[in-house]
Amino acid sequence: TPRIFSGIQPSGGLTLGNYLGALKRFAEKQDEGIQTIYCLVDLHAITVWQDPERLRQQTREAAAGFMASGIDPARSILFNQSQVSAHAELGWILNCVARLGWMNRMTQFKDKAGKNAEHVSLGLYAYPSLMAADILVYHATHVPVGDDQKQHVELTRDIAAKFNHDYGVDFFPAPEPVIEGAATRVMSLRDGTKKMSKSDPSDASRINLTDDADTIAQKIRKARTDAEPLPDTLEGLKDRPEARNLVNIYAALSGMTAEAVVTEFAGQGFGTFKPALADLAVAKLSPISLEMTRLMADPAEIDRILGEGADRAEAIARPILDRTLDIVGMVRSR
Ligand code: AQP
Repeated sequence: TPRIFSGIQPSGGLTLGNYLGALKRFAEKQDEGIQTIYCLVDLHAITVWQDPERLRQQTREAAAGFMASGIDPARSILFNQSQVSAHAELGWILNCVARLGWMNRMTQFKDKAGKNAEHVSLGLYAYPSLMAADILVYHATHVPVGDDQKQHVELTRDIAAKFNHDYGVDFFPAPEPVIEGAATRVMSLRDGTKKMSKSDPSDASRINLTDDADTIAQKIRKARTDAEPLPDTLEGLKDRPEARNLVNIYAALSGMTAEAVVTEFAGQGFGTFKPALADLAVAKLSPISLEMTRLMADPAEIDRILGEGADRAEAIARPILDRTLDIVGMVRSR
């Protein structure tokens, strides 16, 4: 049976990239009648330093962001990772299955570690095998992610296959990455070659789901672009990453194809296009930020929802972890 799992790190405020690459699509999947499990991956977040009080706050805020984006905790399972210990337990077993050579090829680690790889945490390096555990502990079949996470889902497939092979079982299914839509990689507003990221030091590089209308409009107005008007075909955006990014954002927010956006604005300058994009972004994001504010007013209710989600997640994960422990040869006498 198809089952969807995906997660987001509560390592900062949610961005437009998280919304278009993940949240918006998470909500659509839930409406397709497939079981959907969505997780705030707090154990992943601490692979880089997080202030404890802020981490708790960000986890609740991210939960509010999920619900404000249309994820309904009655129809989807919504919880934070650390409340279901099966993730960490399977993560350890998969650390013993994954090979160093595989981890060395992960581009996200290289990007995040930069030149300072000696000084980052061991957890940051092992991140992809914990992510494999997140997915496999539910026997999830489909993983909706942004384009940047495709490599990690492919690694998960390799880890699942090696586990099955090493233990001579047909136990873990190979999950499929689901990457679709006009904005599978939203780029920074300051640099069209870098992805929009919640941990970018420049707040002007991203739109946060909590930004108010004026802030959104101002960030779009100041977004880096070139001086050319929009071309009449997508081909004309090939070497213009900043322009291409704004067109993609417009397409994803409006539900149009990027081609249709270019046709509509062909020959127009950014003096026309940016205000139109700002209006659209404000219209789509304001209701989300208002709803987040409303939900955040009751943190106890958010905690209750996450606890209930964790109970439902645990009921699926625990038997799969137990079976894994049996396969691996662990004595289980209680
Ligand atoms: N810019 C993006 N465009 C499209 N999708 C994106 N996602 C993230 N950024 C973009 C998708 O959001 C989901 C959650 O990602 P994450 O929070 O687990 O980690 P990340 O990919 O590392 O995201 P950030 O915002 O860049 O976080 P930090 O700064 O903490 O590393 C994933 O499905 C991802 O594809």
